[in-house]
Amino acid sequence: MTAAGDRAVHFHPASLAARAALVLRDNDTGRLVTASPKLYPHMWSWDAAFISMGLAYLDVRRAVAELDTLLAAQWRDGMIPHIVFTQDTDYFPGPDRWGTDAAPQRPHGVRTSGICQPPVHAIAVRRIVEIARKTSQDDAEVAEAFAERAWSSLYRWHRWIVRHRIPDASGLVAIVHGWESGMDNSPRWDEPYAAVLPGPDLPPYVRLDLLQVDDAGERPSDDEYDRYLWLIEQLRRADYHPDRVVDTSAFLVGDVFVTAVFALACDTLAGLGEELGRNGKEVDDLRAWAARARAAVALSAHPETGMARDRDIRGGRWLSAETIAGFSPLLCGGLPADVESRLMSTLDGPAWSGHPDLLAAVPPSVSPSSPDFDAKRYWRGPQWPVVTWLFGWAFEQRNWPRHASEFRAQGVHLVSDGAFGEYYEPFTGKPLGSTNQSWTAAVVLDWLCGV
Ligand code: 2M8
Repeated sequence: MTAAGDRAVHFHPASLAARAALVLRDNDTGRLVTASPKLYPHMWSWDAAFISMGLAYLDVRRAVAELDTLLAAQWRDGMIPHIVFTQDTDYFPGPDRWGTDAAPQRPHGVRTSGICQPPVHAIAVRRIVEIARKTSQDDAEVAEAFAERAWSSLYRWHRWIVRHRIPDASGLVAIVHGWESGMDNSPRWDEPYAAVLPGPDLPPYVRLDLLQVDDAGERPSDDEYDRYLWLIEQLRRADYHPDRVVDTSAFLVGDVFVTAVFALACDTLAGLGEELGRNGKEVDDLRAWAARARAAVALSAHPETGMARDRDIRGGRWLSAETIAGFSPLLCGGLPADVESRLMSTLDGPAWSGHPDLLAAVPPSVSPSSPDFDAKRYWRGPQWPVVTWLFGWAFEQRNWPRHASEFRAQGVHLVSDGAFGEYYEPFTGKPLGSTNQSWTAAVVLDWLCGV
């Protein structure tokens, strides 16, 4: 057998699913499944959500335990932190560099970073309940009991976003660090990052990520890392106080993708709440937050193309890089029907999923026809299976079954080399970044075993 990652190798669904299950098992420390074996030896917030969904196909109790670990790290003000650290010291920046031990609202007994990530968690809980209901009565009871006890924590998380992260009239959910978007070095952030000028007092550091990839060209540049680290310095100096952070960070951007995910997650959590017999103010709040977020995404969109735009709040301007985030209105709805169908045609067209040279017809993170496109560098061009999953899931919710099943089939095609790449070179299908990436394995399980 040729090594995984060789495109000459093509695993059939049953063996691909079995390999995905092994990836999740091998990355499981017992307490949590790390995002990947070497590059990311800790728990990441949005990774954990997808991972728990994959785990539900293997063991519902283990799936629930994963999200319990994440929620045990929720900050006392409601924020779910972007990293929950293990004891591993091979990742930089680790907990000492974040310096969150001094933040008064940090959780007890666990070390975390001090920023957040896209709020996909309610979607994962919804999915776990659906999966469990198809397996057995016992699994269904475990998942529903979990949804019951997680609901208030997720409500508090969403309320934190509304209270602290919608700072301007655009109504978009704002991020204070590119890492909060999950799309770290996307061209979306080039302009706002250009205004982040690391001070001479940026403490020195050594990057460890470059030791874990074959080619430094797959990762962000050193210049980008200086800016990432400088923003952490600013957050530390604001004691991670949520409002002070928004007031002082050199980077403050309304993120259309996070806002669309937030709209979806609020509606999903509200629906779950109703199903669990919760009615009243909290469910009403969620519906209202979803409507506001959806309207903000629609408002950001170009009136003819429907492409959504981020808002550089510090710089006072709209940002229009040609990235996958432009399609955010397709996730949450809100556009006039004719504009929405134009946007869908663009997604299907030659500048995106329909590009004739793609190995798999799923959208790259940046359009190959954009000058910003870089086929192998992280969030600047490669295809990300997890993003494909999210769009496919949203298409299912929006009752677009043809698109949902095409994304599923093409997503499976992309990952059928069995390497479980973090991301893929769109033309050759070479797996890049980490292999055996947990969230890739998790979405493969959902694609192949989904109900
Ligand atoms: C990547 O981000 C981390 C920083 O948070 C990194 O590069 O060190 C991103 O792809 C992010 O979206 C993801 O959650 C994380 C772990 O998979 O890796």
